[in-house]
Amino acid sequence: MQKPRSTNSLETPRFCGIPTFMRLPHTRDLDGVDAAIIGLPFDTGSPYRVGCRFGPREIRNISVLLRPINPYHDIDVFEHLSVIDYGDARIVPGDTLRSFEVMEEDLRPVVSAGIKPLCFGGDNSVSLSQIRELGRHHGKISLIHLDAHTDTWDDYLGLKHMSGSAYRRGVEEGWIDSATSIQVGMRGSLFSREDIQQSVKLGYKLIHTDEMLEIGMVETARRIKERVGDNKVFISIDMDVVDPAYAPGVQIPECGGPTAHNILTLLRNLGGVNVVGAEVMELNHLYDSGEITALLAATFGAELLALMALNKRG
Ligand SMILES: [Mn+2]
Repeated sequence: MQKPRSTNSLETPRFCGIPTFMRLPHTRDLDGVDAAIIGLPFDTGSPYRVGCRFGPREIRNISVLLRPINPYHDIDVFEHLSVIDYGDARIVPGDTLRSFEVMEEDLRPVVSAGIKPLCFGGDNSVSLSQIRELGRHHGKISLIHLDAHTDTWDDYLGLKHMSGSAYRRGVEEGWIDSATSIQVGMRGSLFSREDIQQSVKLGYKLIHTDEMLEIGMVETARRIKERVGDNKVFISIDMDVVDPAYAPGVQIPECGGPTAHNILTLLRNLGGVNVVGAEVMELNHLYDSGEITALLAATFGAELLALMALNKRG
C-alpha cells in the first residue's frame, strides 16, 4: 500500500483545503496504518481555565506549517511511518465518566490493531482513557510525563477524575508501571508538601525543572531512557511544562520553566525509546498569543511522530 503523504505545500498553498494534522489524509480506514492522529476535545476536567476543547482544532490549523522531513534525525517521517488523521474521539461535555466510555470505544479499534495513537487534548483528565486502552492492549506501560505538575492528586473538589489525577489513577488501575516511569518538569508552588512526595510514594521517579535545567537536556534525556529501558512507553506532554513566555495558552501556567528549544532538544534526544502512544495536552487557545503555543504543540506532535518513525526504521 502507498503510504499516506502530506499535501505538498510547494504545490498547494497551506491555507487551501480542510486543515488536518500536517495535511495528512483524514480517514477511518486503518488498513496498513502505523500511527493515527486523534483529537480529544474534552475540557470539563479543568479546574481552572476551560477552553482546551479547542486544542485539537487549533493544533491541526497551525500544523499545516510543518514539513515531512525531520532534519534532526535525518528522516522523512512519512516514508517510514504510515500516518492518518483519524479525526476526533467522541466526548460528552460535562460528563467525564460518559466521555471516558465513548472515547475508549473510539480509541479501541486503533490501539487494538497495534496502531500508535498520537492524541491532542483536551485537558489531562482524558489521558486516563488512552492509558487504559494502551494498557488493555499492551499490558503495563512505562510513562514519560513532561509537565509542570505531577497530576497525581487523589481528588480535586471531591472528584476523582480531573486534569490533575490521571497519573495516580493510571497506577492504581494497574496500567502504568511506575517503577519504570518518570515525571519531568515539576515546579512552582504547592498545595501541600505532599504534592511531590505523593508521586514518589506511587513509585515514580521525578526530575524537577531546576534539576533538568542544571544537568541539561541531553543528560535529562539519558536519565529518562535509562529509566524506561526497552519497555513500551507512553509519552505525555502537558504544554505547561514549557515556560509561559513560550507557551502562554495553557490551563494552568507555571513561571520559570524551560524554553521551547529546551523541550524540543529533550524530545530529539529520546530516539530509540519504544513509543507505543503519545499525547500533547492542555493547549488552551483562548489564552494563546499569535498561535505560539499551538505551533509548539503541533511541533511537539511532529517530533513524537519522528520518534515513532525511528522505531519503524529500526
Ligand atoms: Mn500541568
